[in-house]
Amino acid sequence: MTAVEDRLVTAGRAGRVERRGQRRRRVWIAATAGSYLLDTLFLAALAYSGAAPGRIAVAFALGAALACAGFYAFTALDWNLRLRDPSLILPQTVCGVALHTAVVFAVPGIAFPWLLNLVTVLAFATIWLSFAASLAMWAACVGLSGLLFYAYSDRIGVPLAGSGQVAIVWLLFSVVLGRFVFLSVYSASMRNRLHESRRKLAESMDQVRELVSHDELTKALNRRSLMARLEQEKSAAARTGLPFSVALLDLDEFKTINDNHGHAAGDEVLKAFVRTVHATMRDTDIFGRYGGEEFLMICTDTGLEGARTAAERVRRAVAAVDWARVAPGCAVSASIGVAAWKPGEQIDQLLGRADGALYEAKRNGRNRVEIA
Ligand code: GH3
Ligand code: MG
Ligand code: MG
Repeated sequence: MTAVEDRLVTAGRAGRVERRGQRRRRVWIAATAGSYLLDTLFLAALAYSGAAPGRIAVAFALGAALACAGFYAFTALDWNLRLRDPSLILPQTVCGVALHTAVVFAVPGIAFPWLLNLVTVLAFATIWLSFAASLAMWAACVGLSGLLFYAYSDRIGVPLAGSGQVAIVWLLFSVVLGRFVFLSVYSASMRNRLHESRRKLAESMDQVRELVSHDELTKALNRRSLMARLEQEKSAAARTGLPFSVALLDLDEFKTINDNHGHAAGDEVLKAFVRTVHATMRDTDIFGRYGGEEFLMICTDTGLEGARTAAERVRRAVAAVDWARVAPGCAVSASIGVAAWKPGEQIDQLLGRADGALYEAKRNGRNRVEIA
């Protein structure tokens, strides 16, 4: 895929995510409108029972409808996307607090349970608002209710005259509790989703790290990792004066194995070869796929003789494997060229000498170790 196509795909995905976000916001605004409609019905019922004047229900309905229509249009036109708070949580919260306190200022006789609606508004707000904004909203509610209590202390009440009003108050109280539970459950599920996506992200990061540093077929370290380790070993050796060596391993007549048994069998041989080396080498040594059917072993803290011994052990272990079990009729061996790092030497020079020794091993009949 070209870089341009890549960018188009990314942009397309971002666009889909954005459209989904906008749809979710419009659904929330519609749900809020529904919630206000329910409040209006309660106000109408209270008016019917004689606890409040009917025009309060009308005024509340008009105010709520105007606000919701405004928020909906703002979102439908995508104007909200330019804001830091595209879900318009703060303006919606301010609007909720204003509408509900306006009702109790107009009709202090229904202050309780009407003030309980502020609990719903704050529960909605605190899911998304920052701590500071939530605190500010709480302070606004505290200030407004304080003003109400002091200004109308003689008229504040609970409409409980007659069984009708008692039923309305009880129902209203139940609805407030219900909304609170719904919002709490929603925020808990949102937290869980967030937790899950974080876990998935960490998992993908691990996969990316594995892909970047390891060979996909054999799961051994890849060339990039080997080169990085070689540079590290060189710096450490230059600093400490301790030796290190490399062994370049090449499978013998591997093309013939592919030709006679198929590429898939060749792949199985490569994997089994890596397993054999891993089981044979020292824990402190480093081993990986250098390319194709060539592998590299870095023997840390090891001079030429030690590396030759280690390489010889690997060569013998490979030759001793029952390869017929991997691919019937197949026999596998490796030729190995060993070189010890010389102070001041560059990594490619070291690898060049190991390659020379490997060439010697091939020339001298394969399935053997030669040193540079
Ligand atoms: P020599 O003993 O001289 O090393 O002979 P050779 O046949 O092993 O040498 P050559 O380098 O000519 O062939 C290497 C073969 O390894 C050719 C290539 O198709 C095969 N090969 C490289 N990578 C893979 C792989 O991932 N899977 C398989 N199945 N084969 C691979
Ligand atoms: Mg080769
Ligand atoms: Mg080969």
